[in-house]
Formats: sequence, structure tokens, C-alpha cells
Amino acid sequence: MSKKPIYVLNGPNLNLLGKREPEIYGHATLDDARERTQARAKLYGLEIEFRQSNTEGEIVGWIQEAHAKACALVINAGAYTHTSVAILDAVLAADIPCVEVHLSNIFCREEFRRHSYISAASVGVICGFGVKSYELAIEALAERLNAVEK
Ligand code: CA2
Repeated sequence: MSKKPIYVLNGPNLNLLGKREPEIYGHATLDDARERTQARAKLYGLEIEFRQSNTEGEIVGWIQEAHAKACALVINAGAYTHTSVAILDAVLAADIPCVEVHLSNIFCREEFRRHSYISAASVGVICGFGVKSYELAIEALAERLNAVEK
């Protein structure tokens, strides 16, 4: 099994999770998301590196870093999902499996949220399950990485 962590990267405004718009994004905070994702990874003997940034360039830098330091990516790029060719190019260049996640179901909201640049570089997309989306992404990657449940 790989000893490298899964990088779990979060985009703009996700630091507000649990503090605003609970009707869309739920009551769990980003710290709750980190804890639940970490607990799910631990079940498979996997490590995570969980980060959030409001800056596109910083996220691109972390994805570049992941190429050498991570075994896989889980990305909720927030609004950059719908705008960022730079993040798409970084994920393609990282050349490690990426799962795109969203808290909300982006397909039953505004039309502009239906298109994601990240999907083209992802092995799969999970959306609509709140923080559980992150846990499901870890499960999917664990199987792909052949991690054994402990
Ligand atoms: O559903 C998701 O996870 C999104 O990636 C969240 C983004 C949105 O732009 C995407 O279309 C879907 C927004 C993140 C903002 O997060 C907030 C959380 C709580 C309160 C306010 C914003």
C-alpha cells in the first residue's frame, strides 16, 4: 500500500461551511468534514492531507505538489469548479487519480453549476451527500488503491 497521503483540497468559501447557508450546505463545519474524512481514511489505513484555500493559484500549487507527494486527490474546487481551466490543467498534469466532490447536488441548482472543468480530469464525481460525499470519495479511492479495510 502507498504511504503517500490522499490530498483533500477545498476551494473558495468552503471555510464558511456550517456557518452560512445551512439549507444548501448543511450544518457540518469544514473541521467536521476533515475529521469524518480522516476517520474514513483510517479505516483503510490511508492518510489524508486536508486543506482549504480561497486562492486559485494556491490550489494549483497544491495540486502540483500532489504529483510527487500524494497517491490521489479529492477535490471540491468550490466555484472554481465551473471556471478554472488552470485547475483542470493542474489535475491533468498531476497524473494521479482524482475524485471530484461536491456537498450539494450541482445538477439540481443553477444552470451554470452543471458544467465542471474538473470532471474531465477525474475518475469519478460524487455530489449531493453533504460531508458524506468526501467519505464516499475516500471509499472509492480505497478500492482503487487496493487499500484493505482494518
Ligand atoms: O456543493 C459544493 O460543494 C460546491 O462545490 C460548493 C461551492 C459552489 O460554488 C459549487 O457550485 C458547489 C460553494 C462553496 C461555498 O461554500 C459555502 C459554504 C457555506 C456557506 C457559504 C458558502
